[in-house]
Amino acid sequence: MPDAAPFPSASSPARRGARFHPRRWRRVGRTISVATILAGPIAVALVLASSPATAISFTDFGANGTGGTLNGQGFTVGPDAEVFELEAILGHAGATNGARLSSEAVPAGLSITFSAMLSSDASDLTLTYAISNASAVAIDDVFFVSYLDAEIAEPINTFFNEYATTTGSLAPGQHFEVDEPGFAGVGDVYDNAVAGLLDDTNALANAAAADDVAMAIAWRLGQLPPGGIETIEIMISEDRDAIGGFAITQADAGPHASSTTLTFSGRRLVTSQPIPEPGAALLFAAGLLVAGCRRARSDA
Ligand SMILES: [Ca+2]
Ligand SMILES: [Ca+2]
Ligand SMILES: [Ca+2]
Ligand SMILES: [Ca+2]
Repeated sequence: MPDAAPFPSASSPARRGARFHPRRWRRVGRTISVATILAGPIAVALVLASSPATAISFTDFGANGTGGTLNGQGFTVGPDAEVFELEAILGHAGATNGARLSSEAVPAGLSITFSAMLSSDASDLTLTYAISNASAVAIDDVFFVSYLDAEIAEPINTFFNEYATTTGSLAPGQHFEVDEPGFAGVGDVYDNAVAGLLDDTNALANAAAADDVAMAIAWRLGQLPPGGIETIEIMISEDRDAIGGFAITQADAGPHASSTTLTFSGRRLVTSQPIPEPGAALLFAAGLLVAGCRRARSDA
């Protein structure tokens, strides 16, 4: 059942249309065929035979830090997890939804820079999003959401036999949600992510509730003054490492479950002060100069 939420639901035709993807609709009926069950052990044997490296690997991200096969990127985690969709959503007061940065322009007045860094053992990937107010006026209620829909061992056991667990506690202004992405008209995490209104619930919290796991973590950043910068770091880990005080770990369930897990976490770095106005900076420099001259005189 879709969660009660103060915004358009995933069952709205336009929204469901927006989430159409041919591969996702093959799941209708949710039956796993005998062929799939037989394919499990065979695929496991093939995976073991080829003994792939355990690591995170990826091709180039989008300029604003989006990726996954839906966005034309190759992005794998561990031996058998693959990212279907990595979206970054940036919004502010005055717009109903945030901009999906895979396909939509950064909201007017804001700018973003993105970088990705892999740990030396390739087990942890840190994605850094620096959001700044490039305009001359304050921008209210800025929010940023990182949305991740990955699949574990999909060729062996599908993408809808998965669940997620959370650890730790949310930071002030931080929110999260785990749910089915909306392709099946069941979950609302994608719509909530786009609206910047994650509801801090996990609808797929154990193997009995397994489905297509999608995870989102958001920060409501408040007002961003002119020149202000907010930096959000996201970590995707194959060995349960995390940053910040809260993490979500996605796992596989059922008879042919993979042992691969994917841990999603993030933190808001210390808020930068706005860059001083040129006038103020000049005054400050002049003050230093005067102080320096006085010091030189008194030393003489
Ligand atoms: Ca690690
Ligand atoms: Ca799976
Ligand atoms: Ca939900
Ligand atoms: Ca998924």
